[in-house]
Amino acid sequence: MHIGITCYPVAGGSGVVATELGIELAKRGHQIHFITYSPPFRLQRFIENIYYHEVEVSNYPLFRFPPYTMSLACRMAEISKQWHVDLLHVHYAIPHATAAFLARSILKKESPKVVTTLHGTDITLVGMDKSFYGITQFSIEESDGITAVSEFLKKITLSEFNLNKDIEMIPNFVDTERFKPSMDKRQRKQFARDEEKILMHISNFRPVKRTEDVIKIFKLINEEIPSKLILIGDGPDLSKVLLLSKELEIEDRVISLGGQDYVENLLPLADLFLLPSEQESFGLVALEAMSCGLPVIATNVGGLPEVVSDGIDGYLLPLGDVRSMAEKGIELLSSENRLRNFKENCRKKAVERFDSRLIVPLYEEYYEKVIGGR
Ligand code: GMT
Repeated sequence: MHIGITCYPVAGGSGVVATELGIELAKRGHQIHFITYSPPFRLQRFIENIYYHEVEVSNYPLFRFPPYTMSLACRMAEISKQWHVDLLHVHYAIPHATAAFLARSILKKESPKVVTTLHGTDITLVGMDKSFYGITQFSIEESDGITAVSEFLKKITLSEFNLNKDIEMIPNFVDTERFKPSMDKRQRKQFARDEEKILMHISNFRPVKRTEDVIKIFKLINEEIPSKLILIGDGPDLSKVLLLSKELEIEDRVISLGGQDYVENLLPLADLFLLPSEQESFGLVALEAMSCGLPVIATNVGGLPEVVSDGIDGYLLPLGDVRSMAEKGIELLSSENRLRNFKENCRKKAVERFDSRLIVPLYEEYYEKVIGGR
């Protein structure tokens, strides 16, 4: 198949899923065309069957707001025609599904099919903002196929948007050969002493991630079990978080590494992953951590219970309950046996339920179904 993929190319779950999916599909012989405003951040090497087409936006002085959606639609139409694209797969409804609708309208009969994958904030935050509601609903419904990354997201989309189309649930996936536990602990010494544990958090440090809770949980754990906290990623709340670690006098135990391209090399160094988000439609980073053998302490919200099993491979606790999250962290880290069991359960679940080799074929089957319905 010739498949056009559009996503937000910057660090973030939906961009990661779109890019990893493109890479996997290319490996399986499909021709993949990324149509984005910059190269997707996890696509940093040449890969056979993958093409990148940049979307440029005109900056004519009259335009107070550059019309990105229109430039994207034109580029989608142009690439679809030139490369005989069978299907445009857009990740994140706004504005990508809208641009795909416009591209199809430009191409008329020669147009590719459109599949929209909903990731979460496009529905929970953006789509339900009144000003975006109508266009989100319209664009989703105009797609030939709609997928959502969790049952939770499928359910709220169907109820909030009153759609008269079905949504296929295809969960996120992980390459368990790349994201795997490591026996080589030498690099660990760079961050912590042998007797210390390492806790990790990775995100884009937006308010929805409640990164200050990460610091609060860590402080309580560190009081009982000497540990280090590694923060990966960058975003609007990072400076607040670092300031809080200073106020709580744990700044010497918090290591901020900023944005990192190869988190699969860092995750296996840690013992525990913290994800106290206000909302997660899935929590891809939790799955990547679990694939590296890290139990996850997270909030009991959104699609996280579809990824983390409470008391088996992590713990799910009420939003904002940093004390209970810390208590569970201490419980886990103070028993080597329990920690080992949880680690094994994490890895097992990632391999048996969420490996890319199991999930990517579901997208292929879905594409065929959508194209077959021409
Ligand atoms: O919240 C993020 O990290 C970014 C956001 C995105 O769209 O890029 O992530 C959403 O999509 C991810 C991939 O499907 C999911 O794993 C995240 O749970 C989801 N984020 C939220 O729902 C807050």
